[in-house]
Amino acid sequence: MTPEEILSHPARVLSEAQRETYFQMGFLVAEGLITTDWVKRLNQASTRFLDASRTVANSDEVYDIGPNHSPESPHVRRLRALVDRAPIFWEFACASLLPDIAADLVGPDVKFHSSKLNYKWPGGNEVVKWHQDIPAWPHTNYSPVTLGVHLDAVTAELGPLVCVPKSHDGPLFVHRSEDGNWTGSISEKDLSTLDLSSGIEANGPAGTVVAINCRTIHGSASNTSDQVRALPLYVYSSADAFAWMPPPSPTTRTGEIVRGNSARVTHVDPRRCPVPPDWSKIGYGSIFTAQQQQ
Ligand SMILES: O=C(O)CCC(=O)C(=O)O
Repeated sequence: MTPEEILSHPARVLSEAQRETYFQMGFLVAEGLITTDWVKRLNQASTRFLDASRTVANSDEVYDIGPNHSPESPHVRRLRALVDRAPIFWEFACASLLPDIAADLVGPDVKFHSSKLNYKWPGGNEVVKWHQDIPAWPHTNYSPVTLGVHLDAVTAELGPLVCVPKSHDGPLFVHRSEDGNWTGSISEKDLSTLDLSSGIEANGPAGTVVAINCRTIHGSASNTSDQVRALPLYVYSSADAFAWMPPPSPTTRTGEIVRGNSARVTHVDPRRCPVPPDWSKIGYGSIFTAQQQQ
């Protein structure tokens, strides 16, 4: 569906102005959307997994473990395939307002793609370099949207997501080194062609939702506060978008329709898209491992 077709359907959660901002800017930061009860339940589940990580030494299918991890001081960078970790995470993906927010941005027929929970720890110098999402998991069109939910208030000190306005209307970059290896980030050469100074921080209180279009350039700085920043991220697309390469981080729910109906006809956007490695053959660690290998 085109943005005009999507906007012709009545809004469910967002205001018309918020929907239009998303399509114009390529992202949206919207406060007050997720209830304190959901935030509390998600936080409790997240804490349970962080506690359980104390007995885990290496990354596995559940955890992406950072270099400073220890039983005394967990340093989990990511909970993988979040909807498969605990029922509450799938309940949130399909039975909260979240998929209705997605419907406001991708149209009434909504497909679930993937999910994860990123942690950014204080003092870890954990920068997420500038990147676009769609080169890692290309689809037949550019409807995929990532919805991030603040589990605590996020300020500049916590290393919030930063999105470059209108970059979704610009080129897609090949996230590879000169020798062709996947880097998960935009090369210095390509970055030098961009004005990143207009980047906007996605700050906001707990319950804020950050919606990022799959073409939008984004990243995040290190966390200089004394508190961990936990950010669950859920990816949805219009039902008529089909992945044309194996997903990097599949879940048991990937491809499920969470609102509306499945598509009988695909929408193919003619704009070119880089081809990622075949993750089903080489495996995928995380954006952290890819970016740090450079
Ligand atoms: O957690 C962050 O700060 C950035 C996450 C992100 O952009 C990603 O995982 O693709």
